[in-house]
Amino acid sequence: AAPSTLLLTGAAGNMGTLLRPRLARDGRILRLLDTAELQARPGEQVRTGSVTDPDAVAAATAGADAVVHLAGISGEAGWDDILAVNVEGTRTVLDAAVAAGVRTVVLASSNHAAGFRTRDDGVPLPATVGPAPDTYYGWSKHAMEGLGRLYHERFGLTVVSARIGSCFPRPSNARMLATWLSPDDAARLVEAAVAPGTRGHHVVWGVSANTRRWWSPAEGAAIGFHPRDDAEVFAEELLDGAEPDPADPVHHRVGGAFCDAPLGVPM
Ligand code: 15L
Repeated sequence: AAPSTLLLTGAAGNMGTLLRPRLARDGRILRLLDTAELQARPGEQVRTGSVTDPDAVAAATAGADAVVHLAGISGEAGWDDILAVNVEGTRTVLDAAVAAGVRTVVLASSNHAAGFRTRDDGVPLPATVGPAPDTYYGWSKHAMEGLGRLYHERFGLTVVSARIGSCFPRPSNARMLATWLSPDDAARLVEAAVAPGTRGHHVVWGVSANTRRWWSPAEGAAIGFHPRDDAEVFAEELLDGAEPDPADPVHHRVGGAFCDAPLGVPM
């Protein structure tokens, strides 16, 4: 059956805020975990705590059918923080998922796990392309994917790591015309990942059906993720007549400007 209790970690963050109303369903409980306090809406349960606190995570995970792990530092930061929140936090969530008998864990990975991959590595670029992190942050996202694979192999957990592009209400620059993941498509991705028919271990790109997309839709389609939105509707206002040059490093590399951001310096 479709999961009736879905735990969202990092529910107060950017993606949690966008996904919350879109994942609400009759017969489903959305359990929200965050360090920030949240107000429960109908069909929701709120738990206040950090993914760095194993007891809080275990309590929040008990009775959940699926976990959508969004909690984490979402850009470059100092090494110790990245390690504690993104890496150890993910291990804590995966341990709790196994202990609670959860079927599926969706991990919010990022394009920055493969940020130094370029158009020369393939167009469309497979989601299975090897890691090439562009920051400590991107490295932590690849480490998360690796943990997901480990817990899948060891414990049979279904794990979907989504290498998310740019998930915002609207694209806000020329790069995002290719990398945008619309909030509605983000919800479609989560629904596909937690659907009963999705089992095993998957790494997929989290990106909309953008005209300028160059990251492969195939791995997502294999789990039933069929994005519908296209950032191209925003092209005119974002480009203002100036077509981007695909050879420009910002458009040539998966990770765009992250590839040039100083390591360990919070964004
Ligand atoms: C990410 O991983 C960040 O969390 C997000 O804020 C955006 O910067 C995004 O990547 C992107 O590449 O646009």
